[in-house]
Amino acid sequence: MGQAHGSDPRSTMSALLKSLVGASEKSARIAQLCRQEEALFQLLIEEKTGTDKNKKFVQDFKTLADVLIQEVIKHDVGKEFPELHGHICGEESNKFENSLGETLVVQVCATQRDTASLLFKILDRNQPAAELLAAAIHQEVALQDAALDAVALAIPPERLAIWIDPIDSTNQYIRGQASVAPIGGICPSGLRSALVLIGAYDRSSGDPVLGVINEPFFREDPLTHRWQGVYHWGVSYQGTSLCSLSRPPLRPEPSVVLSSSETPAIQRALRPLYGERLRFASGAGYKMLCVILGLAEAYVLSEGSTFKWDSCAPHAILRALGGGMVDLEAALQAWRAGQQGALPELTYSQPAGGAVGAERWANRGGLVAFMHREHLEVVLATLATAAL
Ligand code: 2IP
Ligand code: CA
Repeated sequence: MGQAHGSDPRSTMSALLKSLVGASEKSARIAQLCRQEEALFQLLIEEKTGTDKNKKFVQDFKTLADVLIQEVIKHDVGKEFPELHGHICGEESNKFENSLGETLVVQVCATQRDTASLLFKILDRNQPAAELLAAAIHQEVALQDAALDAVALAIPPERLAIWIDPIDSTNQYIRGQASVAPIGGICPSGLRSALVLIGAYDRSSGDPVLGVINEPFFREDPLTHRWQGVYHWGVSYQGTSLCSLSRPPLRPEPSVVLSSSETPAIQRALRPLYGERLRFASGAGYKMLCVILGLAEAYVLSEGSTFKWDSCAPHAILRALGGGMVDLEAALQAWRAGQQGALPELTYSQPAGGAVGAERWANRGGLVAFMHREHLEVVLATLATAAL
C-alpha cells in the first residue's frame, strides 16, 4: 500500500481515483499545449516529404506526444502507488529511434532539467519544444473538486491494473477542426473527440472498476483562445457505484452513434430502429462518451477495431451509471441461443488467443455500449434477425 495514504483502505482508494484524475488533467494540459504552442504544433502537423521521409523520428512527433503522456501517467501514478508497478499499460511503446539512429527511451526523469535534456536529444535538438514539454511534464496539478474529495471507497490498489489511452482519436487530434457543429449534440468530427482515457480493472476478474475520461478540448475560450477541458469519472466495484455524472434517461426517440466506416449492412439493419437519428462520430472513446452523456442510447461497432485501452475507462463509467458494454459477436450468439440473461460484457485482463502485438488486446468481436438494458435488448433483437 502507498505509504502516503495511511492504513485506511478507503482513503487509499479515493487517493487512487484522485491520482488518476490528476494524471488525466496533466495529460490534458500536455495535449492542449501541443496544439496551442506553435513550436509544438508545427511538429505535430509536419508532413515529411522527399529525403526527410527517411528520417525516422520527427515524422512521429504525434506518437511522441502519445508516448509522453502515457509515461507521465505511469510515472505519476506509479510513484504514488508502487503496488501498481508493472500493471500500468497502454497503447504505446516508449522506445524511440532519433534521426541519428540512436535508440532512446522516453521517460520522465527525476528533474525537469533532466527531462528537458532527454527530450532535446529525442527532438533533434529542438530546445524550445523540449523545454515547453518538460515544464508541462513536471508541473504540479492541484485538483479542486469537492465531490472527488468526498469519495470514500475500499478497493485495494494491488487488486487493480490500468489501461491508458493517452490520446484517443489521434487523427482528429492532429487534423481536427477546433469547432465542428454538433448534430443532435454529437460532433461528427473535430478536436472535441480527442480524449484522454484512463481505466482500472480488477486483475483477477478482468472487470472494469474505475474510469476517468478527460476532454482536453471541451471548449475554447473566445477571448484568450485557450482550451478549457472537463473530466468525468466513475467507479463500480462490488455493488458500490459512484460517478461524477448522473444516469441519463432513456429517451422516447433514441439515437445510435456509429463509426463513419461502419458496414452498410449494420447501417441498413439499424435504420428502421433509429430513422434519422443514426449519428456518426470519430473516436471510439468519444462515441462511448456520447452514450455516457445520454446523447446516444447506444454505440454499435461490428469490427474489432477498438482495444482494451479504448474501452476500459468508458466501460467503468457506464457500469457506474447502470449501463455496460457487451462483446457484440458473443452477445448475438448468446441472444440467438436463447441465453438472454447475462449478456457477455467486455473484460480487460486476458489477451485474445492466437493474436500477436496490439491485436492481442483488440475487442475482436466488436461491441455495443449502452446505458439501458432494455435498449440493448432492442438492438440485439434487431441485429439477431438482420442479414449481416
Ligand atoms: C482509434 C480512434 C479511432 C477509432 C478506432 C480507435 O484510437 O478512436 O477514431 O475509429 O477504433 O482505435 P473510429 O473513429 O472509426 O471509431 P487511436 O486514435 O488512439 O488510434
Ligand atoms: Ca485509441
